[in-house]
Formats: sequence, structure tokens, C-alpha cells
Amino acid sequence: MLRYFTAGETHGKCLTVIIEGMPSGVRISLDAINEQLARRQKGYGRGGRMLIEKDTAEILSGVRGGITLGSPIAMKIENKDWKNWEEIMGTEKSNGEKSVDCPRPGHADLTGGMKYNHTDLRNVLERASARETAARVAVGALVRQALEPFGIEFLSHVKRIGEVEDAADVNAPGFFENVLNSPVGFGDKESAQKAMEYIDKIKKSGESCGGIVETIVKGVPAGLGSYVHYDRKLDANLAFGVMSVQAIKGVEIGMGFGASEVPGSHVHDEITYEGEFARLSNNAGGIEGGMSNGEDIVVRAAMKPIPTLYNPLKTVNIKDKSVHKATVERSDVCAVPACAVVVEAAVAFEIAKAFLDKFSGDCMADVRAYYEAYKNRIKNF
Ligand code: EPS
Repeated sequence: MLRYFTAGETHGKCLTVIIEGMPSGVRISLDAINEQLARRQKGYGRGGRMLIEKDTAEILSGVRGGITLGSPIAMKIENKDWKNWEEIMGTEKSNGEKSVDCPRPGHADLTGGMKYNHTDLRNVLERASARETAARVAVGALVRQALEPFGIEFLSHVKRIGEVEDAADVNAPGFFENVLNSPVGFGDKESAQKAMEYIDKIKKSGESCGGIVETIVKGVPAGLGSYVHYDRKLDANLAFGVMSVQAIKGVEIGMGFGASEVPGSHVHDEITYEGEFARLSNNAGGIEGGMSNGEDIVVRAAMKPIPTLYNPLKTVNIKDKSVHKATVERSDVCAVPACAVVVEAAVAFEIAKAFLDKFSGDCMADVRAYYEAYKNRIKNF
């Protein structure tokens, strides 16, 4: 079973991940991982931290000569900002400076402090921070390399930033090229301009903003996940993976909440057969009965505005219980384009996990043999 751990504080020395369950024989490109890490750092509305960092992963184990060994893979991403925090965040010694007493509404600060009995809320925010998503992007970028030989690809884009929606059609030619070149991850240039003006306005008023991101997975064979037991359902596992990303408040598959508003004939995708089974539409977002059905998998996620507001909300000081303004930590005004990359990575992990569960093998040769046999069998179904 594919699984991973992450460790690391936002101003600690580094982020670390261990991935267990990758078969041997997967060709790994470190450049491809670093490309995804660089994508995560971009986007209009990001804060000062991204000017300090230049995230790159180092593979420490489990890979030899660019090929996985089947053993656990460890990776490290250094925090360049660490040199400014060594005295405060040192694991041996800390001078206790920059302590946080005034929890930010919407952040993990208050409840995390109560739960772990921290009198300095920095101990919470250091780990709850979305800095951890760099580690998750590295994981997604690594595990998807096991799927690439099978033609599975992941695409993502931003659908909305605050009140501005992308007017472009996702199926229009060149859409994803435009997205890659857009500072807000939109396909339509005019909408992108409006989104940037909106972010400027939000920034000026000391606010932050959220948005909606979408990931599309192409080339997934029918039959990943299962209807037989709740914890094997692919949509349930995708929702878990995506919902666990910092600041995500909603997840939809395909038509999602929209499916509740119209009659069944406007929702369910009619089945055809021309040499193979297909659907005439894809309102199900590629998943029926907890299983991939061979169509594109479409996952959308809603990100709330980041809780750090430069014009802070009211809160209570945990030491003397006096009314205060929330702590202002350096932050992003808008991290929605980055969130699209993180959600894509979370989806990539869940799809890789389901794929390697279905075509389980210790080495890629076994995975490939099982995949081919299965594809041949269902072709004649
Ligand atoms: C982030 C790094 C953090 C934040 C942000 C995401 O760095 P710093 O705290 O040093 O500015 O910029 O995280 C949050 C806004 C948050 O609330 O968690 C990153 O690497 O993406």
C-alpha cells in the first residue's frame, strides 16, 4: 500500500517526506519534481516568503541511478528562511522570541494550542502552515512518475478567485498552455486581468481571498477503487486527500453539488459502445459507484481566504484574556494558483495509491503485466 509521511515546521530547517510502497523500476526525474515545486511557488498575490525560497527536493534514499529500488524513498526540501529563525526555532535551543499570543480566527492557532497545551501559539502555526504543502507537492510529483508510463496525466487550473470567474472553456484548444502562463492559473486573459485587479483591491483593504481550483486526470482505466467497501471508494479517498489540504473547505467530483438541482436525466451519463464502453457526457466526473469509469476524473476544491489578515480580526489574548487584534504573520493575500498545484498533487497521490492497489506489484514489470492482462480482459467484456 502506497503511503507517506511529512515532517517539518515552516521556519524549521527543512521539510522531510518518506514515501513507502513505490514499486521498484520506476524512472524518477528530479527535474520533474522541482518543476512542480517551482509551480507551487508562483501566482499573483503571494507573500514575501516566496521571494526567499527556491524550493528544490533532494532525494536521500530509495532511488539509485534515477530508478526506484522498492525501498522507502526519503526526500528533503530545505527552508532557506531557516537562517533567519535558527535562534528561535532551533531543536536544541530556542530563545523563545516571536511568540504568538493572539490566535488568528480561521487558523489552527487557538484550538491547536488548547489541544497540545502550547502556551506559545507559534508551536501550532509552525506546523499548521501551508508551507507543508511543498512536501506534499514533492510526493505527488514523485508518485505520478509511476503512472506516466501508463499514459495517466494530471492537469489543473483555477476556476475562480474571489468574485472573479475564469470565462475560458476548459476544452478550448490551448487552454492548459494559457493556464501555465497565467499569473492566476486562468485560461482567459481578460478574466485573469480582472482577477489580478481584484487581488490588488483585496490587498489594499488588508484582506485575503480564496477561490476554486480544478484537477482533471486523463487516462485512468475503469475500475480503480471499489463499490464493495466504503474505505475503498475512489471518490471518498480523493475527497479525503483533497480536504486534508490546508484551507480547503469543499470538494466536488464532476457535477458535484450541481447534481442536486436537476432531474436524473440531466445528471447521469448515457452509456455507448463503439468497440469499447464510453459515456456520452461526464457529469459523474469519471467516478461511478466509487470506481473510475474510464472517463476523465474531475475534482474541484474550494479554498477559503487565508486567515492572516493585514487588517486583523478581533480575538482574545490567551495569556490575559484581553480583547486584541489577531497576530499578523507575513502571509499571502491570495494562494489559489498555488493551491491548484497542491490539489493536483493530492489527487495524484490518491490515484497512484488506487492504481498500485489494483495493479499491485513489487516491481514495475509486475505492475505492467497485471495492467496489460486487465486491459485485455475488459476489452473483451
Ligand atoms: C507558505 C509559507 C508560509 C506562508 C504561507 C505558505 O511562510 P511564512 O509563514 O514564512 O510567510 O507564506 O502559509 C500561510 C499563509 C498559512 O497561513 O499557513 C508556503 O511555502 O506556501
